Amino acid sequence: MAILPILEAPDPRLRVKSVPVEAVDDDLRALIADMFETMYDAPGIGLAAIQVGVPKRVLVIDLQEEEGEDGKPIRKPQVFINPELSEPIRELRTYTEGCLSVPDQFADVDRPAEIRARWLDGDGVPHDERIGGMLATCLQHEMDHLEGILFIDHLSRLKREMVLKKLEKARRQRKAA
Ligand code: GNR
Ligand code: NI
Repeated sequence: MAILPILEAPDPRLRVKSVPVEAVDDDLRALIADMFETMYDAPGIGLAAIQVGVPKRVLVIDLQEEEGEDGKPIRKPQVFINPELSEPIRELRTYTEGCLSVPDQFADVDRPAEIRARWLDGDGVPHDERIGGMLATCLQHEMDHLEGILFIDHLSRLKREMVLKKLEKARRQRKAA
């Protein structure tokens, strides 16, 4: 297992369209294990393979919404291989999104509140479910990554350029420190 470096905007590799997974094999399972380790370490609630430089249609998500008696979040790791979305409902849900590839920047994004998703899990078993709530928001954010889309692409050009400028400035300050 390994914590992998996360690509950050404006890295052009984040704009690549990811290709379908052909086989759920040991190599893929090793990548998925590294993606979870990287996501929990960041920490984040989701990660697409392209964020660690692998242009394959694989996502990991763990919303960690519930807390145990010790107050620590309960892990509920979910793997989505070759996910497909359909039947978005018209109602939108607004959420203040962030992205590990656009660190420390947050902005409101509207997305369909509920969708239907089909995917393979980490064992290669197919699923077909209607999904709402935070999982719908996160899954759509992650699936955008598979198309080379970042959450800032949903903002106005002015807002997007402001975010990218702030990101550049934060990077400069990090280097100077
Ligand atoms: O950790 C993350 N938090 C988050 C918050 C709101 C909407 C989407 C996300 S996903 C993000 C991790 C990430 O960048 N995944 O691609
Ligand atoms: Ni992201």
